[in-house]
Amino acid sequence: MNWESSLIKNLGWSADIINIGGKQKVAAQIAEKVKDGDVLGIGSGSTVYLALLAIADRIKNEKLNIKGIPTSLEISMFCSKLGIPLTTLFENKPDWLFDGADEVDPNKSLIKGRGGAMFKEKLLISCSPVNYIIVDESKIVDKLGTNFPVPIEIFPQSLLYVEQELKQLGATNILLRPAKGKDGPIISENNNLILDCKFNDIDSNMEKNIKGITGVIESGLFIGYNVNILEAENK
Ligand code: ABF
Repeated sequence: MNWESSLIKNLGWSADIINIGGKQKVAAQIAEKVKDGDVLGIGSGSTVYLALLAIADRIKNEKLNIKGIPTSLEISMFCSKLGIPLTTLFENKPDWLFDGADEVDPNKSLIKGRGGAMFKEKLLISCSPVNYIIVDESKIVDKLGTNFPVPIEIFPQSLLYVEQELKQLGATNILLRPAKGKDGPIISENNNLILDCKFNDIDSNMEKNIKGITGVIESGLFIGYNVNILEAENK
């Protein structure tokens, strides 16, 4: 399988955008961890796509019987295209999970949610006993919030109230995430809005404090989760 051309063909991404060289190695390590009978939690992002290509090869060559629980519609469609069978949290619980992240700090706390799927990503990570987070060097930061805002999914009519409460928590900039290629806000898979919020200081209570605001469905802050970080070399 030519990974690069498959990704470019399926997703329209180019090799330099997604650092294929570095991530491919880690994606192969993820695929090697798959055992017959596993139920996999499947996150989102470019390294996850690369890992899925390698897993699909193993399923085909070794007749592995595995099932995936995807975190987004986009990933579900990609799995179907690759012949990776899917299941749901109604029937199964993941044995382990792999996903990407936008930032990782020295305590292995994360910012996720650039793709807007953080609610399902957090649900799956909470259900999964073992979690691998794949990042390249550019995602490693000393302090969360250095390069990325915190994405927050909210119930649409709570917009004004949630904005006011987020300012109380120290949000210095709050952007309603725009839809791609058309006017208006982006609508999540759960029919909600997404706010991208800049905080100068993100302490260990911030995730719980944000979640405590009525109207907040979930945030992209993952503080203190049980995760193993796999770092891809930059190439
Ligand atoms: C998902 O994919 C998101 O939570 C995160 O925003 C993004 C990372 O993508 P990539 O691996 O392409 O940088 O994990």
